[in-house]
Amino acid sequence: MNFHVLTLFPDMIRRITGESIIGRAQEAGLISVEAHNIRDYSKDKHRRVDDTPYGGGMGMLMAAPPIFDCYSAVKETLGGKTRVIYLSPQGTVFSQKKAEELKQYDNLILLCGHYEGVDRRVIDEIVEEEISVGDYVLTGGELPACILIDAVARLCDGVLADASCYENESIASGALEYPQYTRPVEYHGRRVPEVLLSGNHADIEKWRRAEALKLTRKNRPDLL
Ligand code: 58G
Repeated sequence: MNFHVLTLFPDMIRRITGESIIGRAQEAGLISVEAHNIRDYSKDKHRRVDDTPYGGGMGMLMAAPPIFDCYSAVKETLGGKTRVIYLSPQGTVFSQKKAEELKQYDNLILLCGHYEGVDRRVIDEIVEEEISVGDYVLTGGELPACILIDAVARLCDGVLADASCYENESIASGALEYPQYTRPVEYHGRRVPEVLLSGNHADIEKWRRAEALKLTRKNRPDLL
């Protein structure tokens, strides 16, 4: 899977996705993340990429031409199945199911807006899907793009140690994860539940299912 991010802040994308598991997956050649600076495609002598909105209103918009030219330059280099996504609070809400669906593509092109957003014409022309990571407004699409990259990349072959890491994964299976514990067996007066020390795998299964259900009822009754 190759991720291509169109952004005014490429270092933000590189810094975040260069760390931890996703960073290692890139070094191993399992995935790639390329951040493309939209400003490099400005034809303005001051390298401007924003302008005032027609019809008035506050703030600035990202103009269409540099975004389209950046997209065209990237698109030209790509082979295989490609999907173009705009990260915006007006998109359909991202989910584990959507991450599974996006896994099938060879390339994802992720457009990150800034300021008050992007000239609608460039969205109409190049964007196939508008995705939101939740019902809140951010200063830019870069963090949402990194969230999407993380969620999709960890589903790609070899990125996690083994497939069982996400086989019995909560959210996907319609409930939250059961509580987990590691050493020490007693911490600040709290003991690890006795059943987990018992070695009785049937009892442990039963306990975990019950605890997962309890937690889901409390925090996310909408999932049940
Ligand atoms: C209104 C305000 C429309 C994604 C800002 C468009 C992006 C939240 C999310 C924007 C984002 C999310 C400009 C800044 C998109 C543009 C960007 N905010 N919830 N902000 O996924």
